[in-house]
Formats: sequence, C-alpha cells, structure tokens
Amino acid sequence: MKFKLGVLLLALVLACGIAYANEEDLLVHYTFDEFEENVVVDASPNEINGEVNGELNLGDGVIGQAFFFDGETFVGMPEISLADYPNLTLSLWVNPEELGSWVMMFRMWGELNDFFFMFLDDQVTLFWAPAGYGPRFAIPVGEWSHLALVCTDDTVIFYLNGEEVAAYSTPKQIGDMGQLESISIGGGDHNPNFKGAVDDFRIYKRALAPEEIQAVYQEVVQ
Ligand SMILES: [Ca+2]
Repeated sequence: MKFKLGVLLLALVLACGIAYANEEDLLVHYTFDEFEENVVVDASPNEINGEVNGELNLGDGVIGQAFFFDGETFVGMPEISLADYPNLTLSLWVNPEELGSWVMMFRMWGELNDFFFMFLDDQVTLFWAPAGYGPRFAIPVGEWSHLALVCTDDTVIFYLNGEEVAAYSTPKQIGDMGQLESISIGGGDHNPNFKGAVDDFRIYKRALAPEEIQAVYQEVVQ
C-alpha cells in the first residue's frame, strides 16, 4: 500500500516537473536495518558509517527495525566536512519514551559553532550556537513522528509529519560551522541522551522542497 502511493506521488512529482530527491542527494542514510557488529551501515553511496557507543538495542521501526536509545547510548558519526553543503535537510522518525530539556536527538559540534536538534522543556527545538534558539513545537510520547529540518541560506524550516510547523531566520549557515569535531545521534558528551527509538535517519546535501519532504513522509505512512 505504502509503495503504491509512493509510486503515485513520484509519478505526480515527475509529471509536475519537480526535481525529486533521490539517492544522489543523500549524504547519509541510516536505515538501522544493517549493522556490522557495532557499526551502523550507511545505506547512501557515501559510506559514512556510524558507530554505536553503548548498548545496541533494536526493535520494530517505521520500516524494518529501529534503533532504541536507552538514555546513555549514542551513535557517533565520522568528522565530515559540510563546507560544500551550505544548505541541507535532516529527516528522521522518532518515537520518544521521554522528552526533557537539553536532550539531544542530533548534535553537530563544530570548530566555530554548534548545532543541537533537541528537546527543550519537553518540546522540539534547534539551538544553533551562538545564533540562539529556534521556535519550539510539541510531539507525542510513545508514538512515531516524522521530523524534518531544512536549512537554507538564511532560514531554518521545521516539518512535523510532512507539514511545515515552524520557521525562523538565522544569520548562520551550515558552512559557517567550520570543521565538525563531533557528530552524533541520540546524545554525546556533556548533554542528556535521548531515550526512545529513531528510524530512517537521513541527511540530504541540499534543502528539500515542501513537496519532497511530504514525499519522504509518505514513503512510510501509506
Ligand atoms: Ca529501519
């Protein structure tokens, strides 16, 4: 069923002439369906594999299996350079067991500034030091939600379940972060770690259009 609608959407998008995000647009894709011991295998062509720091716990995901974070575990990523990708898109499915404050879902610790996609006062937000906090919005506990975050030259747009829910202007660009010293999913040093499940984590090399975010969401829900 989901594949049928996905094909229909793809056909519609192609018929309308919209450039549809494909594998070449992906920088990283963790399906959490393939591991080599404690290595999370990147399903994109770029072989940016992750490393499990802590317990490897798997369970049912939105597609295949998901990674279950126990509040102490995180997935570390190699220190990649984003200098060539000033605009990018983050997409993931989350099913939180708990929310909280300063709980990291995705963190990039840069040479020049930091990018924390996290929970603050039980709501989702982005703290992009030193530019400050983005808007906040709520997601449910114990249910899957699709989150996407699109960074353009001067704006960050948040999507929840395929729909835009918030946006804010920022003077910062991804390319301003300098060399990334630490990238992680689910936590890292110095901050509380996420407790709950994450599935289908993707970073795209460019800012996806609203129709493309909706199509990524529809890959799962139909
Ligand atoms: Ca999966």
